[in-house]
Amino acid sequence: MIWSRIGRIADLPTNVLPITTIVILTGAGVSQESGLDTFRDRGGVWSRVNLEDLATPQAFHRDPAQVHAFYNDRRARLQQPDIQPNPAHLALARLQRDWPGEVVLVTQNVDDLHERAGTPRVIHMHGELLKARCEQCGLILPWLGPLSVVSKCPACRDYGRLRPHVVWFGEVPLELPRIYDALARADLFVSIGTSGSVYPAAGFVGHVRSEAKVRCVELNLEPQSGSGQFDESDYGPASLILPAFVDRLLGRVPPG
Ligand code: BV8
Repeated sequence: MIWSRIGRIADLPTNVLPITTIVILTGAGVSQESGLDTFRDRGGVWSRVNLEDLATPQAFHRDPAQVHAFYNDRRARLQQPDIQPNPAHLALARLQRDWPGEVVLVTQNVDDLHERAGTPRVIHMHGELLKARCEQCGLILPWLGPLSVVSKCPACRDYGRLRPHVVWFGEVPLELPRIYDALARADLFVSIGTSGSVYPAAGFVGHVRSEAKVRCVELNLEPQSGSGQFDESDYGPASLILPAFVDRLLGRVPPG
């Protein structure tokens, strides 16, 4: 019976509660060791370019070619052979596979590294870099090559209406009802590799904290401005601390 196996998180420094549903939120820090830039760290994407010029609907309508070039570069980079899932992605895939209860993985990332690591169900609340969306007919389709102002939608056959299938600032994130439904069921909320700068994702921990039974854990390279909202934190590179965290959750830490 699931409940008997789930029981308690062994060896975590926490007054453990019976855990059945785990909700995980990942950010750019999970993909950093795979070679993808984060956004707000030193040298991050938004320190080199202005998000207002590249990651808003206004920017796209003002200068679509510039926005296409920005996302074309990132789309091409993601598909280079040196960009591979790292042990953090693999650990989350293992958790979703081996955890006897429910694991809901929500990511702010637009890369496909969780999927490539074997995670079967990923909620991309900020969209996906390897997909395009037609502003004319709404079609969402895989798109691996460059997009341009003359790209043609295969469905409505309109030119120049295809955009990256990502959520820009000022746009409503995807799958919010599904995410908040999972947060309402959560017994454990784990935030991994995110600065907690972007809403509504940054508000998830505050949202679940009102539910006394939910344990909130932060895994990051270093403390963040919102770290005080978590019941426990673990700091270090995600590729190191996440596999160990998953081992503890799965009770695989050898006795003694
Ligand atoms: C919304 C896709 C309404 C595109 C992204 C004015 C006008 C309109 C809205 C707003 C406004 N002012 C504020 C807002 C809200 C706004 C917002 O929050 N702005 C911020 C800047 C204040 N939010 C929105 O606009 C959102 N929409 O509000 O709609 C609404 C909402 C709800 C319901 C109805 C209506 C839409 C936001 C989505 C924007 N799109 N991405 C693209 O990728 O180009 S967000 C962007 O930030 C990235 O996707 C990124 O993933 C995301 C979050 O950042 P992080 O993942 O945390 O990355 P960051 O670099 O910040 O941090 C990296 C972390 O990793 C650090 O903590 C670091 O320590 C750690 N780390 C690094 N290395 C490692 C590591 N950890 C472990 N191991 C390592 N090795």
